[in-house]
Amino acid sequence: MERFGHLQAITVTPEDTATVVTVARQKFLNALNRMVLAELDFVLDVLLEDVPNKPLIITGEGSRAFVAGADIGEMVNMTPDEALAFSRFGQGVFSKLETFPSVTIAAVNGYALGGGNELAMACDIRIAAKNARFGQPEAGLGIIPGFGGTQRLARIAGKPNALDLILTGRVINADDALRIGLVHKVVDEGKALEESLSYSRAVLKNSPFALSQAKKAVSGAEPSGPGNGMSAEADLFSRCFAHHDQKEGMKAFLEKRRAKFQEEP
Ligand code: CO8
Repeated sequence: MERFGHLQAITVTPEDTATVVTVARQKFLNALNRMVLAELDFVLDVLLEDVPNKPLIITGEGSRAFVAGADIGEMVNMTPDEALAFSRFGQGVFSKLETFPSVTIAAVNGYALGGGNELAMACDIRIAAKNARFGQPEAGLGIIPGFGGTQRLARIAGKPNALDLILTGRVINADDALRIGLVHKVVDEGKALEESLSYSRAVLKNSPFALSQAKKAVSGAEPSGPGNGMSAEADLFSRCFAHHDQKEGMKAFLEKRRAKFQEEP
């Protein structure tokens, strides 16, 4: 697609049944930096104008990762104000994806951690390859999820599962993700995109208008809307950046060593 020719971290491939949007920073396991988010934002705006009724598939380049989270190298030296802005920007892009009028599918190949799981959760449907791995490991970096994860995970998998994953930071496999309702379907390794294209074919027989209305209706039926929770999440996320443990957690990751957190919270 010509309108997307200048993009550096995202590719857009029009297929018969869907538009495939791929996060393409394979060297960094497709970690989300500001450029990825800005390009995703731009792509969503263009698709909204050009092909709002066509299903959208989000995936990651290569087989190792869907998206391994927000870019830790970019976050390590953020001030609380910068973190607040980054969180709000990411939340805005993911909300745009969540409210996209057509059906959106995350084809999850490999790691979907932190911001990666948050990206997948902003889609309507999640199809996971057997090698997919899910988790919210932020607390091990001295922060909390900041792109809607505290809100969407609780809504999708229930508060107990959300707390379990966020408090332990543990990484679960595709079958466990299916068991807690985080994904809709598990397929063989290398087949997530193919299955997502076939899923889009199945919804194409339905009225696009009805689909867009159904999405609005279902999201309105959720007991706690995204409004206040999102704002609290962004504030709390930014506060982590005023604390020792965020610098220490992120530096430790980048220096490939174990973090030494403060004993008193
Ligand atoms: N950010 C930056 N670089 C990354 C990231 C990341 N999230 N994940 C992987 N990379 C890089 C590695 O540093 C490495 O680079 P290099 O080759 O230069 O050393 C390369 O990708 C390959 O990674 P590994 O060598 O670590 O590959 P492994 O197979 O050994 O491990 C893992 C794969 C388990 C996925 C491991 O890379 C890992 O633990 N990554 C970090 C996962 C993580 O903690 N994600 C959460 C990040 S925090 C977050 O997402 C918060 C979201 C809200 C943000 C709100 C805005 C402020």
